[in-house]
Amino acid sequence: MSSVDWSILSDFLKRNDRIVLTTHIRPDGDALGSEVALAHALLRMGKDIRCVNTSPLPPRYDFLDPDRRLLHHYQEGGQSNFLLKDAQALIILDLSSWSQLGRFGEWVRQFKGPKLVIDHHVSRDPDLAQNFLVDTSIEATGRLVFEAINHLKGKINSDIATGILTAIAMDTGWFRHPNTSAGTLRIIADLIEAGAPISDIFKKLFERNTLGRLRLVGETLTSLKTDFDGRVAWATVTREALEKVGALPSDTEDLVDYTVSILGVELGFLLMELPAGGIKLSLRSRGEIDCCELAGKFGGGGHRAASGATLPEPVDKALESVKQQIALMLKSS
Ligand SMILES: [Mn+2]
Repeated sequence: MSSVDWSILSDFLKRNDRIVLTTHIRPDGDALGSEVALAHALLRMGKDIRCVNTSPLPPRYDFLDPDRRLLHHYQEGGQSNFLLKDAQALIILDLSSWSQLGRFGEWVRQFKGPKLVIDHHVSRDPDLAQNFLVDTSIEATGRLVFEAINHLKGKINSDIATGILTAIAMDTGWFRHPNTSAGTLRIIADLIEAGAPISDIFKKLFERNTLGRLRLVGETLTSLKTDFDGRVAWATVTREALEKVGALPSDTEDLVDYTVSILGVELGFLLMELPAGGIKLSLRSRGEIDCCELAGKFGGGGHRAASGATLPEPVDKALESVKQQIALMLKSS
């Protein structure tokens, strides 16, 4: 159980009916699974729910919204304007900082209604919302959504169970990371009983690679390098490499995990050139280095073992900056 006081959410829902749900830029399984699950649960409670995200739905997660009726991509002047027009309140999932909202942050800043965050990240911008239902010891926002729906006495149907299972599975690396506990697996058992097709979800997530994605894995592995006596490894994904193999930017999800799969590596990172310029830095720690602290040096954040940031400079400069910070952190540890 988390330390979250869910009566705050009950009160929030008593006062508001037309609610916008959103999640972070470049959304992952926890972001989308949590959003879809909470949307289904609140719709069943008679709420008017609109899910509007900065990023479009990555093809990998299309099974979470098979009819494409739930999730909307935020575009100024587009259909999302209509959805947002008479919104009363906003629920933000799986993020607590402005930088993670992307362009949708512009709408959130001018929105005058009540805002509530459900999240498990460490970094927090206090002016993002009035209410933070956050527990950083919890493995996935999806688990918080599970607790929330139970508190609201909502029934977990198969759509909701599928969303929450996807959320927890992806934030625990399919139940392999140290944040996987007996409690995690008890909830998964409940979700399977509620109709989440676990084997089918695995196939949807991991056995629908495009040729482009697999060739991108090849390119990424070719770019792997180590330093600091083999304690640090990194890989780079350039726009050129993406184009060459015909992969999508969302195909880079999880690629950073290869860096920490090398024997002896304590810290791994991936540098990815963003389509609009700049670099997305993804960090993973298997040792003493606190990734969240390291990401914080570049204005990012996340968790101790996994975090990220965005850097404005070209890839070679970004690499130098990151290595410099790592050298400082290794020296002081
Ligand atoms: Mn998460």
